[in-house]
Amino acid sequence: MPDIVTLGEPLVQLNAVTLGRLRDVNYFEKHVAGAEANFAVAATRMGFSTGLISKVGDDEFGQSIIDTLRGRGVDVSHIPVEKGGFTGIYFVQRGYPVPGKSEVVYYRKGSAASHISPADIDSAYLKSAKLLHITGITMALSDTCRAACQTAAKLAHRAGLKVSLDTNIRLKLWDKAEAREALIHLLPLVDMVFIDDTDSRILVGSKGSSAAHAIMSKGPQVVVLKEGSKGGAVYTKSGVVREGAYRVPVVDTIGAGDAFAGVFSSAYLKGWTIQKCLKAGNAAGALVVTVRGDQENIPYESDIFEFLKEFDLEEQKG
Ligand code: KDG
Repeated sequence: MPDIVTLGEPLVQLNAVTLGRLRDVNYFEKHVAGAEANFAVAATRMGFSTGLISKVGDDEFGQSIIDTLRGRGVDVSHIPVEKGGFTGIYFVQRGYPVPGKSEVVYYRKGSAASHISPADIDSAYLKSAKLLHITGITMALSDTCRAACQTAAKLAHRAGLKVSLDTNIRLKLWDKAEAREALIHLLPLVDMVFIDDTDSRILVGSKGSSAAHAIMSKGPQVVVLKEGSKGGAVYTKSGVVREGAYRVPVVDTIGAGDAFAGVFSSAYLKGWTIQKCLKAGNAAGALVVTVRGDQENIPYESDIFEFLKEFDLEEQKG
């Protein structure tokens, strides 16, 4: 039984090999991605056993996801193939209209994973874990997916697991009011929240410290403000810890937040100081943006130390 369980839709990612608008791109590179799958791979590389609860379609891409995640050490026993169903995919457009930024285009509506429901939550599998991780993406996929997240969070909370939530509000999947309503009601069941300024404005109408405190007042004890290329800030009842991001060449920004959250949560479970968790998460995010694909460059724990040795030395040198 895994230490860390997550719930969501793994996707096949078709990443533009060249920069610019998708209409002008001729070559795409295939990767396995999806926020929760990325999180699971990150936690696996930090030494935890992990499992993903999902569904894939009865197709080549579904099989590719199962083979890849299994190869990366994630337990796939709770990812059935849905007969007649299809696997969601998405394209990544890089460097247009904002150089250095990536955008996603989904083909996932009605996918096998959007049929996840509370009946797919195996309570014995979940209850033996230490952490459940959910995201706003799964909450947005369908009513049954939302109900599955709520069921899992309730079960986990009652069983004394830590519950982490990455708000990951995707306005291509739902609107602001719906997102706010669904996520705010989940907060009393959540211990740790990962959120950026855009999402916190939607969720609690503010950003920074006032957003962190508004979120903590609803239940979570740890709020991690993801500030992208600026790094992050972690709020707990003992105060705030900040760390800047590491400067690296950016190839594709997609997936950095998931690696950050997976490494941060794993480090937190290991009892590392908040500052060390934040540095480790930032290191993972930095490595992920240097390549195409979300999972390939997620670091192993020992590589994080090597990264930090090098980069913290550079910081001290100024
Ligand atoms: O965070 C990275 C994810 O956005 C990407 O892999 C696709 O899961 C995805 C989503 O739904 O946006």
